[in-house]
Amino acid sequence: MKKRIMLVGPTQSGKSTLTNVLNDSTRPLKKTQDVIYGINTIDTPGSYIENASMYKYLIATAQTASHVLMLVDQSRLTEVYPPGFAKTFTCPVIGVITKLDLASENANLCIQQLKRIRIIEPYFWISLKENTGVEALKQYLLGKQETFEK
Ligand SMILES: Nc1nc2c(ncn2[C@@H]2O[C@H](COP(=O)(O)OP(=O)(O)O)[C@@H](O)[C@H]2O)c(=O)[nH]1
Ligand SMILES: [Mg+2]
Repeated sequence: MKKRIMLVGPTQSGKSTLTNVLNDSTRPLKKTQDVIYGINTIDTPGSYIENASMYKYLIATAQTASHVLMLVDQSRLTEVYPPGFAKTFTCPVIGVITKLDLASENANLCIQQLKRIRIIEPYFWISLKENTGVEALKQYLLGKQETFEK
């Protein structure tokens, strides 16, 4: 079975927008209440990381994932991840800071948050508005293994 990249992050942090980029798709965005499987991706609802009682769904869904991307929104610093959460997953966990085009004063706080989650560097900084950093993330994921559909 082909493994997919799972995206985790609070509501509005840019999961679905990044999902479309990773799938080279322009499917319109819907607020997602359920896990959505794309060609290369698994998009998870924000509620799963916002409620400790839902973590089990993230952990179960990650069983079939190649990587877990944990998103931190630079424009809205909500601390939703429990400390050390990255250690819950057996596949590689990658830290992604989204909305690089907004609130640059929060950059250091985003790094501290990813460190508290115990995600190992390098972290990826992206703006899907200005289309920066996305290619580097794709290349990193591609370089790790044959994740993307040709
Ligand atoms: N300024 C800015 N807005 C973004 C960026 N990425 C996503 N957004 C916007 O943030 C909002 C939430 O994005 P969405 O992908 O639906 O978040 P999700 O709830 O995590 O799936 C949408 O209005 C997006 O257009 C970004 O890099 N910069
Ligand atoms: Mg979404």
